[in-house]
Amino acid sequence: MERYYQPEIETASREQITQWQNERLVKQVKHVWDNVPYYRKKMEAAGVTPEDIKSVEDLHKLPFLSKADLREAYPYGLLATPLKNCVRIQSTSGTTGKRVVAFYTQEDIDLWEECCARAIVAAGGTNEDVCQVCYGYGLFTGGPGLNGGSHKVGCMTLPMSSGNTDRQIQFMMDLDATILCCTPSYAAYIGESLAEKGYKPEDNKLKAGIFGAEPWTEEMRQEIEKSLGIKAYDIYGLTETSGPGVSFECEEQTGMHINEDHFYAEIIDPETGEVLPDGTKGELVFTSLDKKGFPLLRYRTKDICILSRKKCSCGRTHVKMTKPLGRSDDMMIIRGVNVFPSQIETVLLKEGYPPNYQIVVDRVKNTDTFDIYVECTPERFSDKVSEMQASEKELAMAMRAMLGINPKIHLVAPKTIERSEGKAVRVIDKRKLH
Ligand code: DLL
Repeated sequence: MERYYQPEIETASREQITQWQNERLVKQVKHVWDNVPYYRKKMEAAGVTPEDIKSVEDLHKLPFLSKADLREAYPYGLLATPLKNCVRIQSTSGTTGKRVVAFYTQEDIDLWEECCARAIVAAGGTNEDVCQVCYGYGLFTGGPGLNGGSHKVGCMTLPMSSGNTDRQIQFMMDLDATILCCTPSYAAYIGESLAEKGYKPEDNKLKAGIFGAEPWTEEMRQEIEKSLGIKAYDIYGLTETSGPGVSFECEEQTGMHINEDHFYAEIIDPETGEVLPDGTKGELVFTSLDKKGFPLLRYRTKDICILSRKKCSCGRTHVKMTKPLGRSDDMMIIRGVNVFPSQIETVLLKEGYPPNYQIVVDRVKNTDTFDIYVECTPERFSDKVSEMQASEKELAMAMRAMLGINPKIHLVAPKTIERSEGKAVRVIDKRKLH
């Protein structure tokens, strides 16, 4: 069965793809040079001008962009088109309160939604399907991206957003949802909740799920496929490059095809920045070839993975990436939300606690648990349980305001968190996700 949204693009010859990439890159570099003084300065410092970039072969001459650049340039420093041409922002959580904001023109949104539509069609979606989107809606890109993709395919879209599992299940069963889009941990949780309510996998009409935004294992895939009676497809993306749909799995389920006509991928050595050959593990770097509002050249994702150009049985010709195999920074993804230890430290210091803490993350019944052990100052430490509980609650609320999710806070007596002689072990992640 042929399942392509844009067959002429998704199965294009390598020569054709390279030609698109070269033409678009040359235009994009000129667009950025002309409109983004921040990046132009970086290019000047590296001694490169747009004339030096004639094809993707020259890409390595361009300087990298990192999350630190995005923070420095916040909010408008990397905007490449007058604000009046933009119709949307999306955002991700960031350290110390500064968020990454990405701007979209209408054309950028159309291209992004097309990428998501490719993923939905690859998972078997057509205009006969009922697509239940339970990624978060709002600033997070998951809900809006898959919602837009689902519209483009012509599915009947259920814009559920995340949470309220009883209602999710009621709509899923009453409206005969056939495609489920959410984080893999939420999919597993829905599977469990269905079983608890006495439903068997064959009682629902679901046939496929499109799951991403956080790491998940093959074992988890099998568990979800079994509990929901579906085929589970991976989808990858990040706010900075538009959102979900940068790459997606086809029926072969052996890696995700990168939408190479829009995103040029490189793998680099995270230490030296040197470009590594296909098949080598390293940090993924993306160049957006045709985004106009917020085009990032050589953006370091910090995601570690491997690219493969092996022929795929689905007929798509675009390069495949493995699931992210880890990160080259300390970002954790807890219940689908990106969390940096430095954010936690910022809150502790602001709330008057010492920076002695330990984060423990685990997965119990397919849901992430998130505990933070924090040392009290002697002045704050109290024998009264009610006083300690009130402080824990207050700190949990401050954390929630910064992180967007609720940790369980455990205040412990002064000097009880083990001191390290080298790098402090701040995070104990027991989830075994890679
Ligand atoms: O998570 C976009 C998204 C929404 C992707 C819905 C897929 C589905 P951010 O919040 O900016 O954007 O987080 C991006 O999440 O750099 C990866 O580390 C991680 N990530 C995204 N997809 C996957 C995946 C969205 N399929 C960061 N597997 C990225 C593992 C993923 N990690």
